[in-house]
Amino acid sequence: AAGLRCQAQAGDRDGLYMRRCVELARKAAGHTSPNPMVGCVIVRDGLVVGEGFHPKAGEPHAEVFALRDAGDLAEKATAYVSLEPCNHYGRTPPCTEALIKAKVKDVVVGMTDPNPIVASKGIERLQSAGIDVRVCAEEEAICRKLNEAYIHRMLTGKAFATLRTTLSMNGAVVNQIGSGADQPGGYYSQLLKEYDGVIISSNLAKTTTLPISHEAGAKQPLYIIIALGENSQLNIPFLNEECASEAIVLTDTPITVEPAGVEVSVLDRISLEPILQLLAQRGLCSVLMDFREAGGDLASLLKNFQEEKLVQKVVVELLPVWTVSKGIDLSFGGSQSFPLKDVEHKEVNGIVLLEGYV
Ligand code: AOF
Ligand code: ZN
Repeated sequence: AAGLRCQAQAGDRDGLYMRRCVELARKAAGHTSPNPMVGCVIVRDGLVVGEGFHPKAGEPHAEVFALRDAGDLAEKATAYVSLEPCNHYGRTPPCTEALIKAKVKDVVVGMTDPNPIVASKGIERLQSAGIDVRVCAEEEAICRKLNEAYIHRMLTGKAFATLRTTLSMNGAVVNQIGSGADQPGGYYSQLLKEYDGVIISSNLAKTTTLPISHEAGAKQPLYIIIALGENSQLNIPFLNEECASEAIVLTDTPITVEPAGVEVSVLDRISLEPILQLLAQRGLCSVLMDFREAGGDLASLLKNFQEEKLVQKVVVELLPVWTVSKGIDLSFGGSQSFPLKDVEHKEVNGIVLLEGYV
């Protein structure tokens, strides 16, 4: 058994353990799709006696690891789970039966499971076995945020799409990532760890190294390369033959792709909705759209995204650079404007200075 790991604090007990469940669940970030991230904590007499999380689809669920960890101490204990325990035979047997067999006294659930095969049936099964079940209302929001992509895919049949871009101080899209961003701990490296796939333009795939996460233990995302109007051949120079299966090219014209082994799909019409459906069918819950060039191949995917609600989230990196070099009009309110020419910019200790001549 796990023994003493953390002593309950007075008050807010459910919240404390539920936050620990979420922390445990996140250890498998980027590895669980199409399954959700789930964490479980078993508490008896105010002591944590077992902990577990779901590491990967096909492997046992969080409850199974936590119950194993707790051993006999699970009897009469309270099980905290960030998602309603499942009540079906999928790749693994139902967690409800495991909890009943272990004779837990009550179960605190972070949120109900949107999966239609589970949806509240897990809770009902536990109750019918005489186990007291409650939803931890105070931490439901963090449990939902943890699995925003899984929930979205379950409810819509599409991958959860996040648009990422970098803007200069003057609001222009730039093909640049801030220097700390793709180092370990940087936001970009972390996003690539968490997202199942990344959509990039063929321009990017042709000219630069494919984006990778530098986080410890990260599984790299599937590269979804959008190639519009390419002539016969597309070279992806930074992808070697061994990694070819980690990329798919979506194109509107039949092309050969180097290295061999990269999957190529010719679609009549390249638009975002069928792409997000296709990715969901392949088991991806989330995809990052790495938008680096205004007017490029990705821009054509975004034409109608707002009306169709295809993009759920936007992450914008603001870089301290200024990309207008010619003249600018400074406005001091009212209709007065102050035209400047020969504008130069420089960065001084993190501050962007513009100098121009009147
Ligand atoms: C839980 N605990 O840790 C997870 C759950 O194919 P399976 O057997 O892995 O079942 C997958 C489904 O089980 C998944 O879609 C979701 O509804 C639920 N995931 N449930 O009780 C867990 N990962
Ligand atoms: Zn389960």
